Formats: sequence, structure tokens, C-alpha cells
Amino acid sequence: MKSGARMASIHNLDSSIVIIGCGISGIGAAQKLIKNGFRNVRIIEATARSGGRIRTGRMGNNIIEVGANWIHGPCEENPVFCLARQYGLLDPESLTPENQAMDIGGHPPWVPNWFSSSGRKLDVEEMAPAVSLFAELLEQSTDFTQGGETWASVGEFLRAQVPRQAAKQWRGEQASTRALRLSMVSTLLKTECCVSGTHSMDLVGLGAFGLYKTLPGLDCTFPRGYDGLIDNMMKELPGGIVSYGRPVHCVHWGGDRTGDTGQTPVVVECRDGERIPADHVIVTVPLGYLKKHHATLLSPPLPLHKQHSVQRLGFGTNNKIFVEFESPWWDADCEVIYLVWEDEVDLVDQVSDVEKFWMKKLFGFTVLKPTERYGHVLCGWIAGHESEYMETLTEQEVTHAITHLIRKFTGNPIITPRRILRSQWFLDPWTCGSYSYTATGCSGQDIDNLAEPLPSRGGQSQPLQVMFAGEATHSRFFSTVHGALLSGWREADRLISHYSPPNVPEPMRSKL
Ligand code: 6YU
Repeated sequence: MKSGARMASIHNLDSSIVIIGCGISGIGAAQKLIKNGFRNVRIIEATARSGGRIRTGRMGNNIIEVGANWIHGPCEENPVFCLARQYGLLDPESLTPENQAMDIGGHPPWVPNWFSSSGRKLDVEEMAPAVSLFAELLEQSTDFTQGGETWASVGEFLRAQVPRQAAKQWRGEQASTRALRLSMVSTLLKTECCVSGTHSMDLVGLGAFGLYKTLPGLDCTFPRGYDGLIDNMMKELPGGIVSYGRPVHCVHWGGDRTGDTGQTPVVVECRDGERIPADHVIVTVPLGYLKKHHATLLSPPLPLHKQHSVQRLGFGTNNKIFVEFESPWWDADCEVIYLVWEDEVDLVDQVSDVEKFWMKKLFGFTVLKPTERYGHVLCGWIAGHESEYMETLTEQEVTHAITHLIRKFTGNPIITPRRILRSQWFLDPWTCGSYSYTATGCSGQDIDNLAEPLPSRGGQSQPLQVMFAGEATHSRFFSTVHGALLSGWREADRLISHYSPPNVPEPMRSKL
């Protein structure tokens, strides 16, 4: 019997669908499938909680976001914004039409305080040209399209352009001012490593840098925590749909459904030995996990072109270090504190000796606002191997290093943090890093390959056995929550269309 004929023998809406991972992409896929009438949907989650990289924590009385922070581009096109609005989770100012219309790539430049390694507070006006030069060149980095670029990476491009432009634009300046501005550019390069979630901008491909698209709207936060979004979405799912604390070991695919024996084309094998039969599996594990475990997670293994894309795409670490103080040592209007190492005139975004100098990679701190809500809390940002090394240290060692750093840069020998809390995304065995980026040598085709279902096109066996969602599979919004949610909906839609015969009205299809 041909697989198409066999397909007709099962009731479409009874197809068993297993979703691996209860992050927002998995929750979104389940939500859409269930709203469209699928009755046999299960989510298998390795940890004891929902939300994955959306994780709201507490530091004393404060809410802090250990993972995702902002809704990037809160506008009508952003489904995370629309859901958050529907659930009543946002502040009134985030909802204004003016806020949604503002198209400036995220947020207006933050009000900075700059401190240097010799313990000086730098003059913002005098240093502003470094910020505008960097912003201009970063913008230019997104204009390249695949193929034949002189520079392979964003880092190489910036390293070639910055000194050239600096020599031209800052000709009349004192050598010391020029040097300080170049050191500032190193700080901005490290900031960009955090934004891209990479060890170094030398690893971020120039040709693919423009693939990431920003949406209009001023980035906003969830005043009562990002996990409110997850809680509300979970409430819409049937109780008991998620099996928690159940890591999936292997997805056995490539079989054929046989109506007679009840055998399904896919079997999901959990680490505890349970074997779950499925018609379709949606894999939403992070790319970091897939990079480490794809050889054992799928049997038979991924086809070569998918394996190569998993390897080529980038997945790096960006961590936060929250630091609370009794009283502020920064200006009242300050939104970001940048730390400038005066010896970094040569545009560096990596340290020479990670164990000794890891803290040099921390570009600075954002200030949690409003103060009435958070008190005096800073969020330090650190990316790359230095960040991964930081994760291995004790909280006491991190506290000691951060205290020393702040004392050195402020010139104040007695500043003492009240408490510290850091994220550890690289050591998280189910994430293995923070988020994806387009590495050198990869293109949009790699993202499409990652998202391609198994068996690959043209095969004879039953289609859509294993499907792939998650932030890294979204071709324009990778690395974001909205990209992840849209990818889950995309795979749900794929199944919905698969089971909707052409030219038949689809009364069941609901709009999410
Ligand atoms: C955003 C933001 N944000 C900061 C930090 C991080 C991320 N992001 P999940 O991992 O959630 O779910 C998978 C589940 O699978 C999980 O529960 C696992 O436990 C489970 N699992 C794994 N293995 C399993 C197994 N074997 N068996 C069973 N289960 C298993 N995004 O929109 N705004 O401010 C930030 C930030 C520190 C770590 C972020 C932000 C990224 C999002 O958090 C992330 O994309 C989604 O939550 C992922 O959801 P998911 O479902 O796919 O996976 C030009 C250019 C550059 C491009 N970059 C631009 C920068 C934009 C990104 N900015 C990020 C910044 C911050 C601060």
C-alpha cells in the first residue's frame, strides 16, 4: 500500500504529534495545533518548567530577566507584542501608536556614562564621535549581500574601516583623545558581541549580517516579568499536555505507518526509557543543543546538508550579571555604563588570557529602570568564551572580580555591591549557550536547511515525520522571542495545510 492511501485510513485530527521542548516555539506550535482541532498533541520537556530561554527570576524583592529581556520591535507585525497586549501584560506607554511607529532599530541611543580603566569619568560630548562612527559603520555592515565581499566578517570590516575613518575624521584631535576614542570602539565592539551572541565579531559573517530584520516600535519590557507571557499561553493549553523532567534521548524516524499494527513512522525515546509513538515530531531544542547532540538525537542521523548547516550556523553565549547597590554611583538619567580599557586602542573584542582577564570582556552595565521598581540594580553584559569561563567560577569569585572592576573604573575604593546574581546559559545542558547568529561562511540557505522537515523533499516515505522550529530556524528574526514563536506557528501551519485537502474550506482554521 502506498503511504498516501495509508494516510487516508487514519483520522487526521487524531494524528499523534509530539513537540520536543516547552519554550515559546513549542508552546506556540501546540497552541495553534490545538486551536485547529488536533486532539493528540503532547509536549516533552527536559526541565521542570516551561519557557526555556524566557526565564524571570528574583533578586531580593526585584524581578529580573535571566533570559530574554525585551520585546524587540513591538508593533502589529510582532506576535509577541500582540499576545502581550491581549493578555494585558504591558505598560500603557508601550501600547501607544507613537511607540509602535518609531522605527529606529530598537531604541534611541541610551544615555551613557563612560568610565575608563584609569578611574576617570569621561566627557560624553568629547567621546560622542566614536559612538557615531561605530554606529555608521555597523549600519554599513548590513548592506552587504552574499558573495565576493573583501572582508569575511563584520569584525574584519570594522577593523579595516575604523582606523581609516578615524584618521580622516579626527585628524585635528589630540593623540590622547584619538586613542581614547579607539578604545571606546573596542567597548562598542564587545557590546555588539553581546547583541549578536557571539565570541567575537570576527565570527559573524559580513554577507549574512543583513539577514536579521528589525521591526518598528520602541523595544519594551514586561513590567511584571516576561514569564507572564508563558503563564498566559500555558493556561490556553489543556492540562497535562506537558511531560516535565523528561529529556528526549533519540527520535527514531523513517518508519512507515501501518494501520494494521498501529505502528507509527516515528518513535520518541526518552532518557528514562519511555518510547512514545508519533506520526509527527516537532523538534524545538536550541541550536546549541543540536550542535552538541544531533548525532545521537536523530536516528537515522540528519542528512548531510542539514548537518553542515547545523555546524555552519553560529550559536554563542551572552550572559548577564545583575549587581545591586545600596545607592547609585551613576548619574540619575544614566541608562548605560560603558567601561573603556585604555590599552585597547587596537579594536579588541577578545582577551588574551581568559582565566586572568575574563572581566575585560564585560562591556559595561545597563541600568534597570524605573528606580522606584528596581532600586539600584545594574545588569552587566558579557559574551563569548570569557562569559563561558565566568560561568565556571563561584558566585563569590564573580562578586570579587566585579567589585574590583567597579572600584578600578570609578576610582572609588570602597564601593561594594549588596548582592550579585549571574546567568549561566552555556552550562545549561538543554541550551548550551544563548542564541544563534549568522557565522562566517553561512547564508540564509543554512537557516532554510535547518528548518527543512524530514524526510527531505522527494522521499517516498510518509512526509513531515520530523519538523524543526525554534529561534534559529527563523530566516529574519533568529535570536528573538518573536522569531521563535513564529517558527512554532510555521510548523503548526505546515501540519494544518498537510491535513487540509486543497479547495476545501477550512472552517476549523482559527487565527491566533
Ligand atoms: C528577545 C530579548 N535576549 C537574552 C539571553 C538569552 C536569550 N533572547 P527555548 O530554548 O526557549 O526552548 C527550547 C526548550 O527545549 C527548552 O525548554 C529546553 O529545556 C528544551 N529541551 C532541550 N533539549 C531537550 C531534550 N533533549 N528533550 C526535551 N526538551 C529539551 N529574545 O526577543 N528579546 O531581549 C532577548 C536574550 C541571555 C539566553 C535572549 C532574546 C532570545 C530568546 O530568549 C530566544 O530566542 C527564545 O526564547 C527561544 O525560544 P525557543 O522556543 O526557540 O527555545 C544584526 C544582527 C544580530 C542578530 N541579533 C540581534 C539581537 C536580538 C537578540 N537579543 C537578545 C537579547 C536579549 C537580551
